[in-house]
Amino acid sequence: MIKEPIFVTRPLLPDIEKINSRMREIWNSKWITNNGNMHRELEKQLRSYLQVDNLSLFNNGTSALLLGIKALGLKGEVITTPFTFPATLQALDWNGLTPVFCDIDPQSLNIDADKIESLITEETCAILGVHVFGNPCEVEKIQLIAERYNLKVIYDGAHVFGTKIGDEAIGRFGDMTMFSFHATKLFNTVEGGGLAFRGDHLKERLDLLKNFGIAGPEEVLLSGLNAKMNEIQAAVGLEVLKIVEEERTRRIQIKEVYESNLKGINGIRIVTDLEEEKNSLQYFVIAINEENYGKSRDWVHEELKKYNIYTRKYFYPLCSDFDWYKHLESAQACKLPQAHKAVNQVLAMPFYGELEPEIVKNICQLLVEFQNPVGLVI
Ligand code: T4K
Repeated sequence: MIKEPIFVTRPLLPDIEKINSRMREIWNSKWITNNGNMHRELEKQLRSYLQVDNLSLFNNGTSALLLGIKALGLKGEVITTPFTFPATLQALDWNGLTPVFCDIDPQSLNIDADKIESLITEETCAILGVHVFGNPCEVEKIQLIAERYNLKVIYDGAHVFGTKIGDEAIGRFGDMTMFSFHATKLFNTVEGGGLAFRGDHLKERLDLLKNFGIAGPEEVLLSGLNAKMNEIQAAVGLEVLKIVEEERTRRIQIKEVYESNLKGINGIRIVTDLEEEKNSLQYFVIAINEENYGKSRDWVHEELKKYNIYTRKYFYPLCSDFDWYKHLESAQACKLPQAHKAVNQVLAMPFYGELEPEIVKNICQLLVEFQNPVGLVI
């Protein structure tokens, strides 16, 4: 029996002494938020790590996306995916924009670029794609559609810290890309987010939007929010960034253990199967086809709990099934067959650097034995 509960992830935590020393520096400076030194330093380092021209930091990924969309001044409809975390859609809601749900590609689980064009109307102002679990969207196709119809392209890149498409950093595609630095992400600032964007002109607007629209002691230029990253978050980020590459190396090894032990199990597909150097290594996700595997995803999810293993059914329920979207024509289940299939098959497995390879082997063995029960003892 696995003694301690095994969660889907654990936060990447630097040596506490490193954090203590950063905290002393912040305490001595008495500057704890509002564009402090650590914030400026982290923004600079992340701009370089993510290989983007412009980057703005936020208190979380959701506010980065929400205010990024606000900065674009959009009105009307936005074509997006139902298979995502609620935050993607909520960023549209808070901007008064109407989502138009587009079905997903069954392999990548991202918005199906071939189905976007038929959803465009006079009201469409943007396409909001999500690079789900680190698999990149079809950025070239999406860009061509956007140019043809004069639409903005926004990416929710909460899962793609450090991903590349070919040799190009993922944050360089579209008009903007949001990154989440939540505790559960490969790179974290406890809570936090970043927005990479095209065009220097947006920088000033974003700086205003995340600081109540305040331009100076006696000047408020627009209606914003408080969405600033503070010095403590930034300090954690500066230390976590130093250990991200080591974490990636450990995760590559864990990914390999999963891959070699899951190979050949009929009915299990690895969703996050990109080569290591293109992969954000943030999640290890499988899809269980009940017909071929013999057991449903929900059955596996529940059964693993008996062995102290806590997987997650991301992103169940589908966003198109939220009560407040049910009236939308594009939210009807018959229009989103692939999304409805995926949401019942996908399972995020435990995946983090400290996870012991032996435990991963045990989890895989369970998946083998669930299919062919022979008296399980772990
Ligand atoms: N867009 C997409 C596509 C996203 O996936 C997300 C966030 C966003 C936008 C929004 O970005 P942020 O505003 O969050 O920056 C988690 C995260 O809270 C959320 O950030 C993330 N996506 C989502 C996929 O996962 P939950 O509800 O699963 O979190 P929770 O608390 O159940 O944590 C999962 C496991 O992690 C726990 O079982 C144990 C472990 N854990 C968690 C925390 C918080 C720890 O060991 N320590 C911890 O401190 O949402």
